[in-house]
Amino acid sequence: MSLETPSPDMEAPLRTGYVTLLGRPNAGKSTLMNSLIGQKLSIVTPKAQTTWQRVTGIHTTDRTQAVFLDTPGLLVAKDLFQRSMLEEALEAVREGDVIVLLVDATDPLHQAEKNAIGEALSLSSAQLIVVINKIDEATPEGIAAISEWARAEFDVEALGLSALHGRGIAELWAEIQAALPEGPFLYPADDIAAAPVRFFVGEFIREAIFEQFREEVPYSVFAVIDEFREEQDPVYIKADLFVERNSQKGILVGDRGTAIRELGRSSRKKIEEFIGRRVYLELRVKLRPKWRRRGKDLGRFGFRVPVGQAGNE
Ligand SMILES: Nc1nc2c(ncn2[C@@H]2O[C@H](COP(=O)(O)OP(=O)(O)O)[C@@H](O)[C@H]2O)c(=O)[nH]1
Ligand SMILES: [Mg+2]
Repeated sequence: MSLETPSPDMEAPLRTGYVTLLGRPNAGKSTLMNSLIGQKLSIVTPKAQTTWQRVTGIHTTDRTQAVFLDTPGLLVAKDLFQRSMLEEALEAVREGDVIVLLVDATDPLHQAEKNAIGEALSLSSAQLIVVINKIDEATPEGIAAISEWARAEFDVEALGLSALHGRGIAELWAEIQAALPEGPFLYPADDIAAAPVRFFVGEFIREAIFEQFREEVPYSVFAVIDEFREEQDPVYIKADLFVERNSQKGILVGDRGTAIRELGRSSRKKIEEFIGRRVYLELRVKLRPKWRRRGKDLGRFGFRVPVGQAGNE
């Protein structure tokens, strides 16, 4: 009888875990997640605070599965709605096996933001990767300043990249792979998302709203998918758009319904691209006064409401 020696070409262990994307609103977290996954899952707009809830995207390569948590940005929360977004981001920090902190190289961090980052990271003992994003538009001085900060504050070498142009993504993926703990995959290898399709449908409608309307309107509308009938062709989708004020209802509907028809067209295109099928989309605008400030409404819409504030106005 001979002793079994492990064969040298034995497969590497599986690595699996949660990768939390953290950073201020507009740093490029959603763009980065889409770029890593290779599909548009998380909505992206030039406006700050478009990611309201966690978006989970899954990327699986040969031996590694990363479950990305794209979070709302770290911000100084001024109201219940913003506190809910902050809570969502902090919860993801607690859950992450790896934290990818994105810093926008074109827009220096203020001291208050550095403090907020420090506080958030104190919740976690996960491995930290610091990414300097938007190097395509940054100055060498801007990049150097962040590198020095990352070295001094966290003792890490920051990685420069452009989420938008896909530069540095492979290097980041290599770092993430090395940092993930060993363990079996959590999802089937061909899954890219953990949320139901209707969540993404709501998100694409919100993205279309951000693109079409100005000022505060996009921040006051939440899309809830009321019906989703896949067995029909085209797929039948009915969505309710909840607004805070009557004036916003008027803006969304527009003169003789022109605005809402345009919104229907652009939303439908995004949804069809995502699900790869023809869609019939029906939009209804509904008034829900102050939903952003009411814990009950936020909870019903699936937001993470800070503890003890569910019934607050
Ligand atoms: N120039 C440049 N713009 C970027 C890059 N990554 C993201 N952006 C832009 O920054 C804005 C905010 O991006 P988004 O992903 O929504 O940021 P998030 O709020 O952190 O999720 C969008 O207009 C993106 O196109 C990048 O690498 N370079
Ligand atoms: Mg985002």
